[in-house]
Amino acid sequence: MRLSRYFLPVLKENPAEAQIVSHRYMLRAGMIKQQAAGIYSWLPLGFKVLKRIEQIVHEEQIRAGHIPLLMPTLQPADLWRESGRYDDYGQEMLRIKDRHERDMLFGPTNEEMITDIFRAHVNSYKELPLTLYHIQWKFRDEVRPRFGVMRGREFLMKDGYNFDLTKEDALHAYNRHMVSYLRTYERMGLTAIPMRAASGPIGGDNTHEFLVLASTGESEVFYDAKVPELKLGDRAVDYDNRAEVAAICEEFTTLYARTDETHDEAAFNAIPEERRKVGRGIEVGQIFYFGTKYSESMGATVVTAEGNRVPVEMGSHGIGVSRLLGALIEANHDDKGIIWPEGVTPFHCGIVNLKQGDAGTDAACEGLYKALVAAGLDPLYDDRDERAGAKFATMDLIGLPWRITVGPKGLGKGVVELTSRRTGESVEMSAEDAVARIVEIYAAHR
Ligand code: P5A
Repeated sequence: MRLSRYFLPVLKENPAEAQIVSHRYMLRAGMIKQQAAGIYSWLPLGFKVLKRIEQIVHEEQIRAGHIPLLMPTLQPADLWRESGRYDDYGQEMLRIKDRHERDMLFGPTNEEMITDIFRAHVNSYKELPLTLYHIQWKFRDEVRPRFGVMRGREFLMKDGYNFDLTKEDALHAYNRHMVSYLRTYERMGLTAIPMRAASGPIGGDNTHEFLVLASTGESEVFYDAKVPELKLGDRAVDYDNRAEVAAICEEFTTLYARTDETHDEAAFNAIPEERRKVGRGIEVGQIFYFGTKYSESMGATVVTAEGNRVPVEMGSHGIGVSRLLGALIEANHDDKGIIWPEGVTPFHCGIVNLKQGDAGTDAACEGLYKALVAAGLDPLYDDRDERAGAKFATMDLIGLPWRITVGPKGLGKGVVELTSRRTGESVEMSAEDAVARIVEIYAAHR
């Protein structure tokens, strides 16, 4: 993309309404525009990152054997009357009437609807196990929408639902989700810690939240300093191997890590003092096992091998896809702007032309741009007729991890400059070497 033709409405001033850094930078970098409290348009740069995150979530769900589908945002109230949640959900639910005066709602989650799909089409234990998921907009009329996309009213969630014959099978599905979530966050360059949590309106008594440590997080967290050091790395996981999946979950959940809702002072104090950490975290996902809570009330049953009809065992599992943008920025920024991890960056690298209109630098930039595109990468070329300082400020603000700077002086010596946004370190090299280096860096993030 050439910046002169792109739509990147950056703001020079800090927007007064933004209280935390991720909200401030998302507005300043022209990623989102607020349309109403907690409701945002996703401008091109923000939309690009959102799609990158969605793509990683899809890939990791499919790798775990889960099946994508798409349910609507609007739901009939009757489904929720069956489960008993229509009254329970309270004011957080946006209730709508259609022209026939029928009660509808904008879905805050989809347990009822997926259970309805299941009961319409599945009848035998032979069709289990089954895990279906979608990535769809949700609406929760939050009392205090704030911090931009972090606590929105309309937000994008990946929500998955497992259907199993036995409790053991459903617990394997729970564990599979835990491992697939760990992989998902790690691929984005995030450390998200699974913490024993409380289940709220979803139900059940087995639930973990995934928290990204950040001083601006809304949850208070208590954890062993060794927990954030745990990594899945590039281990190949066989999701059908129950023992292997369970062992990974055990590795990640045995040391102390809890939110304030489940905090146990005595257990916490049993950790050596120097490892006891109290901090704040952003909840970027939550998994639940709730057994037959919905299947029983809504009649989602299967016939077993013995010919008995039993309600299916279920759980639901969510990732805050749009919230992840905020969490990623809270975890990756400096005082000049965002620093995208390579896994989610909107463009792979920036090209800054220091002397737009100079035949030599223009040609060198065009050459670099075309070579990067030919290598399957997505560069952003700042070809505007602007001062170098303004170009650098824009690149720093929007946070592309790599920048190639091209000027007449360097070209005289046959070099361009490759700069890391994270370390600020610059290295001079030939244009060909710069392209090769960028290609090599992203080969690890395909
Ligand atoms: C699990 C999937 C559920 O709704 N039902 C389907 C279960 N879980 S949850 O914890 O309530 O939500 C899942 C994740 O969605 C994100 N989230 C939000 N993101 C932005 N703004 C909000 N107002 C908001 N509410 C929830 C969180 O990341 C949460 O973990």
